[in-house]
Amino acid sequence: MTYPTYHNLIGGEWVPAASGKTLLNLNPADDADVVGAFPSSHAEDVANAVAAAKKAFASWRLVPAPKRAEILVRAGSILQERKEQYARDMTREMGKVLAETRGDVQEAIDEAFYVAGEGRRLFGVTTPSELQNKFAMSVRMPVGVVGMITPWNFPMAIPSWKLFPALVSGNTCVIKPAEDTPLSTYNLVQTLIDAGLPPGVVNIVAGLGPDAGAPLVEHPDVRAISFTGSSEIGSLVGQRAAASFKPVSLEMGGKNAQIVLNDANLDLALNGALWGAFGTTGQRCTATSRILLQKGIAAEFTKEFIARAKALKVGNGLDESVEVGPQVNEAQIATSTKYVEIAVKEGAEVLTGGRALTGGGYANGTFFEPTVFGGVTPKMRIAREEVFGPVVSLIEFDTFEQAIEIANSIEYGLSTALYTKDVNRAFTAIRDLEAGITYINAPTIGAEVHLPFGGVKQTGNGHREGLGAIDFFTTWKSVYVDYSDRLQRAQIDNAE
Ligand code: UN1
Repeated sequence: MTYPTYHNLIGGEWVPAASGKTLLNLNPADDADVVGAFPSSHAEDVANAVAAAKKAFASWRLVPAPKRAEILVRAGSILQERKEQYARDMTREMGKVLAETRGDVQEAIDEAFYVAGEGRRLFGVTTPSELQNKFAMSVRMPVGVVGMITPWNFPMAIPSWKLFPALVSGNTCVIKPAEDTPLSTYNLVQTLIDAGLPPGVVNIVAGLGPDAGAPLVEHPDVRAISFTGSSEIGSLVGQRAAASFKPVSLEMGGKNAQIVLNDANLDLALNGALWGAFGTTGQRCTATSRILLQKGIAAEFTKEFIARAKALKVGNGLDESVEVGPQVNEAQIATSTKYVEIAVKEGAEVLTGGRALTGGGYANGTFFEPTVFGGVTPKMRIAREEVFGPVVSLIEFDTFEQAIEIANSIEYGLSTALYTKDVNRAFTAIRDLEAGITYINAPTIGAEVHLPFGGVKQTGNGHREGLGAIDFFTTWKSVYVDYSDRLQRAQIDNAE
C-alpha cells in the first residue's frame, strides 16, 4: 500500500533523517494500515535541530509575550476547526476510541487558550528594598532551548502541555514524539506554523528513545528537558541530565487506587471504576489499576463490575460503537500477558479477561480483554507495579484507615479517588492520600489543564504541568535599581 513519508522539522524546513532511515507508524487496530513513515533520527539530526532552535531563540525571546500568546490563540482556533480530522488521525495511530481522541485534541485546545492568558500575566514579584531609593523586583526569563520527550498515550495533549507554556515563556523547542504516535505531534506543530509561529521556534526530531531522545537530553545547548513516560526511562533521563545540571521535569507512572466505602453511591462508583480502569484501554498514567472495596459492598460491587467489564465492546476505535480500543503495540500486549501470569502465580484470581484477543476482527490488531483480578492482596506485584493496560485489581479492606494505608503502600503517587457520602472521611482522605491528585466521587482519570498535574514519590520529581508549567519553563531574574546616586552596601549601610 502507499503511505506518506514525513520528515523532521528543522529550522522551518522538512528534512529527512541524516541516516535516510524511517520507522513505520502502524494502526494498532489493523497492522495492514500504515499511517506513514517517519524519520529514524540520531545525534546528528538532534544537533541540527538544537542549532536551529538556538538560532531562533535569539529573536523569539524578544517577541513580547502577549504577541507570542496571540499565536497560541490562533492555534487554539485552528485546532477547533481541525478537531475531527486530528482525532481520526490519532485513533488511527494510537488506537483509543474517537470520543477519547476528540477529548485529547480538546485538551490541547483548552491548553492553548489557558496558556495564551499567561502572555499577559507571567507575573513576577516586586518587593521593597532594605535600602532607601532602591527598587527591587524579580522577572521571569525564558530558559533557552528546551528538549521534550513525549509519550504515545496522549499524543497531542501532552505535547501541548509542554510546547505551549514553553513558547509563551519565550523558549524555543526540540520535541521528540513517541515513535508509535508521531503524527499527532506533527499535526499540533503544523497548527502552530499555520498560526504564524516563526521557523526554528519548534523543531521536531522523530525516532527512538536511545537514538534521538538520549542525544537530546545530553546536548549541551539544551537548557532543560521535559519528559513524560515510564519511571524506568525517566530515571535514565534524570541521571543523564544531572551530568550537566540540566533541570528536568519528569512525569511518570502511577498505580492509582479508587477506594469505595460502604456508604458510596454504588452505581456511581461502578461507572467511575469502569471508566477509570478501561478508558484509554487502561493506558493512562492516571488509570485506575486498584479498586479498594470495603467489605460491606465488596461482593455486590465485584459481581456487577465483572458483568459491566464483560459487556464492554472491544474493537477498532474508529467504530463509534466501540468502547475499548486496542493496546498501542505488541510490547504492551506482552506486558499485560506477563502480568496476568505473575498475578496468577501469586494467587490472584482472573475474574474476567486475561488474554489477548486474536481471532476474527481482532486478527490484525493488538487487542486485550478487559481484565479483572480478585483475591488480590496489597503485597502482590499486580497490586504494586504499573501494567499500563486494561487490567485492574480488586482489593478488599475493613476500615477506612486500612484503605488509606493500602492506597499509600506503593511507590507511586499520581491519582487517587474516594467514593463516599461522608464529608469528614472525604476531607481526611484529601489530607492523607499520598498523591498529586485526589478525586472525591469521580474517577482517577480526567484532570483539567488549568490545575497542577503531577505526582509524588516515583511518579515525579516535584514539577507540575498545567498550573506550574510556567515555573519550569522560566527562570527567575532578580533586578535591583538603585536611584540614590551613591554606593549603598546591602547588609552593612543600613545595619544599626
Ligand atoms: C496521562 O495519562 O499521561 O487526567 C495523562 C487524565 C488526562 C491526562 C492523562 N487528562 O486522565
